[in-house]
Amino acid sequence: MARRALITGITGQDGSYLAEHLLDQGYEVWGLARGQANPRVSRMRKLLSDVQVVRGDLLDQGSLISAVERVQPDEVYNLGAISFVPMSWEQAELTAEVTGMGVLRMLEAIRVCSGVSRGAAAASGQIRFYQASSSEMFGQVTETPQNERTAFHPRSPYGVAKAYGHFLTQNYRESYGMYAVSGILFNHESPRRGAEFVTRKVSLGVARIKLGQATELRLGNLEARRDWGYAGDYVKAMHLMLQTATPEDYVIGTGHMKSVRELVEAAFSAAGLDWERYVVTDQTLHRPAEVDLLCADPKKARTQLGWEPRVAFDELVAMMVESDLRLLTDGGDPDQDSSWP
Ligand code: NAP
Ligand code: F7E
Repeated sequence: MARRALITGITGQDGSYLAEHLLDQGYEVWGLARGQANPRVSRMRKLLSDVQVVRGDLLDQGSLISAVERVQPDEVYNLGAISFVPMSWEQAELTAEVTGMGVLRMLEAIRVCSGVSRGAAAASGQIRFYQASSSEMFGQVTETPQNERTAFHPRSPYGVAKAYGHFLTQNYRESYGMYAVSGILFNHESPRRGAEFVTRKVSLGVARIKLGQATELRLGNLEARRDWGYAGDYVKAMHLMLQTATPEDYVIGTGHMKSVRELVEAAFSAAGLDWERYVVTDQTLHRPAEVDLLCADPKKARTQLGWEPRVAFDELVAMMVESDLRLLTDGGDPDQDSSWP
């Protein structure tokens, strides 16, 4: 019988790539989707017609228990979150509820449905749980590069909520013997990235300028540095983490850092444009507390999971710019939820 996976956050960037990867691996894939008329669910259904949908919301404990009871998954991937860092200052409580408490609700749903109690030994055949932890937990970094033992100093309500989910996942593993792991993923991008994140904002901005639809691109802090990889590579690591004999946490990233300025240079040059003629910096786009730099040490994932990123930074940027040029040339509207390259 096919193994069954339940993915929260199925309408997001990672949900789509993970679903495709698991379908390729022969899984029966279920996606948890919220809302009664969510346009992102229709978009997802078009792209991923083999994914079955179960309704539920990370804010609603009962809905998660019902979803787990109905799907009877072998693996649960908790990717659902409010994931845009600036929004976490504007809606801090909601971020805590969805991105933080949502992890508790999902773990409880699994615990209750599997009849697991305190001090129980890890049972074979139990539901395996993956939590989407984030490099934002490192925040103001205490060392570079960051590994699985690096201390956390989150700099946003989002980072704080992710740290709660991270420690809770560890705690359920230790308290209940559950197979629960966190992947500490560094920034990963793709043509399906939300338009609010800097890489996609830049690739769309370049495409609009190239096609004469815009004359400038407004950005915030150009000096921030990130370790950017390709989402299609990173979802493979999520799956590998749930296949090991013992549940452990892993850092996933490329080990290379670039600044936003370097990202901008690469993206404009991919379209044959000089970025300095178009980019305008805007103080209002700076964050109340910035994460200045993040760079992964992915050695554990390489040696224990055999995982390696395949797509390099320049290739990723070119892929995103080309995709947005195609999307806009074909009359697609990236602000409409129906378009998804
Ligand atoms: P994304 O594109 O923003 O997707 C977020 C998903 O969460 C959407 O499917 C959204 O569904 C869902 N969601 C929001 N509120 C929900 C709720 N109340 N109940 C259930 N689902 C809800 O994020 P992503 O880039 O794919 O990232 C996936 C996960 O990895 C997130 O947890 C993110 O925080 C984490 N992460 C991402 C990165 C990265 O660089 N991409 C790095 C580290 C960690 P709707 O369509 O209904 O809004
Ligand atoms: O910002 C700077 C900004 O919003 C990256 C999420 O997936 O990765 C993501 O979080 C950097 C920051 O991603 C603009 O100040 C400059 O330093 O693309 P971002 P993020 O905040 O790093 C982590 C790992 C996650 O877990 C999150 O869910 O770019 N920046 N100018 C800008 N950023 C944005 N968005 N827009 C600008 O105009």
